[in-house]
Amino acid sequence: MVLGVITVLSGGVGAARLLKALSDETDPSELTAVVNVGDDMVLHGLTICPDLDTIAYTLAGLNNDDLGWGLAGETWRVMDELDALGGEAWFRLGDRDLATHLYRSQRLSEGATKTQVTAELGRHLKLRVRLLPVTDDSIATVFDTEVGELSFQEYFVKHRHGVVARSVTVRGVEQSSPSPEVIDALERSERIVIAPSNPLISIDPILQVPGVRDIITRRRDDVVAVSPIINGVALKGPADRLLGELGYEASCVGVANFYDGLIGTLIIDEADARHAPSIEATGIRVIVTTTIMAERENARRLARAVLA
Ligand code: FO1
Repeated sequence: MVLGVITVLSGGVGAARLLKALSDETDPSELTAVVNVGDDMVLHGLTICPDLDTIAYTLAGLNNDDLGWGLAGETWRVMDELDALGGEAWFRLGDRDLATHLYRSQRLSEGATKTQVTAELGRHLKLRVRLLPVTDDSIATVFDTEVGELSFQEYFVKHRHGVVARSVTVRGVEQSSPSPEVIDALERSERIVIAPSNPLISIDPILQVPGVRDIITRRRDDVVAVSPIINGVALKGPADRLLGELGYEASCVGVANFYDGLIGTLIIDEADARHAPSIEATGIRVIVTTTIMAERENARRLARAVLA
């Protein structure tokens, strides 16, 4: 199937799988992923970009499918040694993965932008899909929770997203701007896809970068989102809990409400077919298909629905 240029607003695993499936169904060089950087952090003096790396490793076929992050066949000698030293070893950086963070951090210290470094890493991995961090500025998603303020990875990894969140903010986002490449991709692509990533903590930080929401709103007829919630449950991560905690219904209807005014089409799972009429009543077109991408044929079917 051929359909001009497609831009996919992307978080981590769900987006990575969709991008891989889309690459099977259309020319990968026509695909651009605009990727969340609100999860990024500096640890051990290294800049770590989990969503960019998860997508890059997945598209290169090098991802660790069991963990859902990092590289397959990874070893952990550095982390084990750091742990023995009493260092910060709660956020596990594999020995080979560390090379990515070392390279990125060195290039950033030399004055390269995150966009440039992402392109360099992509070339090294021979990626055909273009990955763009939504902004080159520093933004950070933070949680106000029952145990106090937590950075994204403290909430997600240290506390295993098990504490109640009262609000989520993206620090520094008002002062940030999208890169020129991101604006160009969003303006020129024939279709904009919102991946089945967490709406509140993966997609919203992208939408909050000044200018992005305006373009998406103006282009809503060309915007298709895939619900990450199936039968009230997120396949991975805390999207269902967070929707509930932050005032949305934990269902594909809640996802439709969250994206109200931003999307022309929502793809929901067959298990949620009963919700289609109430979503369509809000003016959003609904496509019902299999949205679980564990099996390759299902992933390709979803990709075809996105491209249709
Ligand atoms: N997730 C974990 O649950 N535990 C980890 O120790 C961990 C380390 C890690 C290192 C590099 C990287 O790129 C991702 C990593 N992740 C880890 C995943 C990451 O925290 C989240 O899945 C994403 O930020 C959410 O999209």
